[in-house]
Parts: sequence; C-alpha cells; structure tokens
Amino acid sequence: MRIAEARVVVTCPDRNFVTLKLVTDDGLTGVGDATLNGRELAVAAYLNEHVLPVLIGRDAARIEDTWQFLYRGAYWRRGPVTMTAIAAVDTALWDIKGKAAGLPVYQLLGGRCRDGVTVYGHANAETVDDVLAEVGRYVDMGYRAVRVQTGIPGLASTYGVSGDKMFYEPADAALPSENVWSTPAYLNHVPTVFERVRAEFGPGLALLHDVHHRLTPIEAARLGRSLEPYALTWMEDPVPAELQEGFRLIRRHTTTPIAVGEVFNSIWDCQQLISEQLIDYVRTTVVHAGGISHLRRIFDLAALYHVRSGSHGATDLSPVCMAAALHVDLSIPNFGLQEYMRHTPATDAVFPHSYRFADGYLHPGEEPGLGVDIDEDLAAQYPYRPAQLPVNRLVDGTMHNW
Ligand code: GCO
Ligand code: MG
Repeated sequence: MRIAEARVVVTCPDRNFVTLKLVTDDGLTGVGDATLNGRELAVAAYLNEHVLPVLIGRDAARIEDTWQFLYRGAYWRRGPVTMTAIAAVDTALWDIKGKAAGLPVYQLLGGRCRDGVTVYGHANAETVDDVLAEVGRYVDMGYRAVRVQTGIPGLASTYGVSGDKMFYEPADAALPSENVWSTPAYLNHVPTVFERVRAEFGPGLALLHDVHHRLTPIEAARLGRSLEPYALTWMEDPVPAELQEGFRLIRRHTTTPIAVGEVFNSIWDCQQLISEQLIDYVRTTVVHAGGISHLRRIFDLAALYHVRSGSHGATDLSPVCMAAALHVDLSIPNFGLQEYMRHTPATDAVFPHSYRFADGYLHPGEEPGLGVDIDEDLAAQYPYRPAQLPVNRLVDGTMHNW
C-alpha cells in the first residue's frame, strides 16, 4: 500500500480551505485538513514544495514513522505552518488505514468511550436582549452547551459577534481590518451578560465564554472571580499563553475553569499548563496540533492531570478536521466538550461527510475511515480569495491581541 498520488486542493466555498488528498497504488484515498486561517497558502506551499515529493512511494500504513520523518526530518521543529502540514498527512493516513481495515477510525483508536460527542454552539449578538434569544435558539435546536458572546457598550465591534448567526468568518477582508478594544469596558460588561443568561436558562445549561487572549493574568483573575456565581463550564483563552507560568496567577484567584490551546501546535505548548494543573480543558485539535497521532499524545498527557479535551471547532477548520476530531473525541477517556460552529451549505457540499448532529451530540458515523471526502470538481468552482484575520488596537492606538 504505497502512496501513488498526493495533491493539495485550495478552495473557497464561502471561506478558504486547504485539503491534502492522498491516493494509494491500490486505489484507496485519504483526506487531511491543512487550513490555517489567514495563512492558507503558506501551508499549501509547504506541502507542495517540501512534503509531497517525499510522500510519493512511501508505505501508507506507516503513520507514526511518516509523522516522525516529517517532524524530525524538517530539522526546524514545530510552528503552526509545519504542524498543520504534518497534521494533514497524518489525518489522511488514518483515513486510509480505516478504509484498508474497513473500520471507522474511532474503532482503530480503541472504540467508543461514549454514545455521542457533546458539542457547544455559538450564541452571539450585539445586545444582551438579543443574545438571550440566540441562546434560546440553540437550546431549541437541542444543544446542551452554549458559548455566549456579546457586543461591548462603547466599542464599535467585538470578537465573537457576527452578522450571520450560524456561520462566523472573522477573516473578513483581504487586508486586516482594525478593531478597537477597551479592557475596562469589557470587564464591567461581561458579568452582567452572564447574570441575565443564567437567570433565564437556569443551572442546567452549560455556558462558556471566549476571552480571545485579551487580558493580563490579574485581569483574567478578576473576570473569573466575577463570573463564579454563574458557574461557567469554561472561560477560554483568558490571556495569551506563551508564558505558561502566567496561569498560576489566574489559578490562585478563581475557580472558574479555564480552557486554552486553539493556537497551540504541539504538546510542548501546553506541557506546563497541563502538568501544573493550570487549566481544565485543552483546546488543541487535529489540524493545528500535528494530526490525530499527536493530538492523542496531548490528550493522554492531559488525562494524567485531570485535564479534559475541548477541541477547537470554528468554521475555519474544515469538515475534514471536524470528522477527524469526532473520531478522537469518541475514543478518548478524558473527553470534555467539542466546539461545533456550523459550516455553510456551500462548504458542506464541497466536503460530503457522514457526521450528524442530533440531540446536542455529534456522531461521526460508521463509514470506514473518517467518513468525509472532498468533491474536487465542485471545489474547483470556488477559487481562493485572499482573506486575513482582523487586528485589535487599544483606544489610544496601541496594538493589542485580537
Ligand atoms: C473559537 C476561536 C475562533 C478563532 C478562529 C480564528 O473559539 O472558535 O477563537 O473563533 O477566532 O478560529 O481563525
Ligand atoms: Mg477561541
């Protein structure tokens, strides 16, 4: 079972996606997501120029050896572009292995540990009144967990509030658009939002909030403490996480659980966060953290320290990543929650998939492999469109974290 063909498909069915497709000499195919929002073509070039030439002729069954070859072989270790490219190869090889075995990938990973994968949706609106209606909409759809984001009075636009309520695309312009940020306005407003949401929906609904890396540790500690009465499932990315020891300060002051890691690309980005029990959920996912093989390593380390998974699942991760994530989610003992931001109908059509939402859970389906593919003819009808993520400045013009 040798890799006979490998190609990178770049397509834009409402947003940009990069997909690796591998074909073996006995006709099996595998797909891997290689999308890095706002930096798509860097990963496509990395794959095309440096990875595809070494894949041709390799034994498709040797997933771990190929991972090690690409990781050690590059000499330049880690980084989002490299690890996304490795993830795409790893994911496609797991897809092929599942098809060769005639089994869904979750069976190869040890079989199911639960009946379905609990997901959370994104309720967002400019005002608190409107966000209550949005939370209600998710509850009516069957969701058991909802992330809540609102506008901040006095700020023109805020991360997490989108025009379209089901699909969120923050990469909104060919060149980065600029937002203005005020931490005091934010810290004053957010607890009032959750007071209303909790009062309206009662204690049973899991509530989450994404801070999107905008606070310092002591500010995050204050936010966490002020949210304690509303029992959030997690406060996400309270501060940028390059300084892992910075989370000690947050931990000392609040019992609001912390979820971090959507921008991490290896186990080394969260080794201290996990082993010091500074977080409760690790948000790494397949496409940006080295594929199914490496993600399993992160989640296995996390399991030792009572840290659960909470994988990133925004719209800019393709249905290929979502399918792969669901196989991991179903098979690990320490699953926590899976983010599920829906894709547009155009995206779903380009990536036919067997995963289904029912009753607050996603189910990966029983097809051999990952149960997802790319329709390359349809993909060709949606050429790449340059799009970058916004940037954030403080009121006085200082660059801040977006
Ligand atoms: C999330 C994320 C996303 C990111 C996006 C960037 O929690 O879903 O923060 O919304 O902003 O993936 O491309
Ligand atoms: Mg996030």
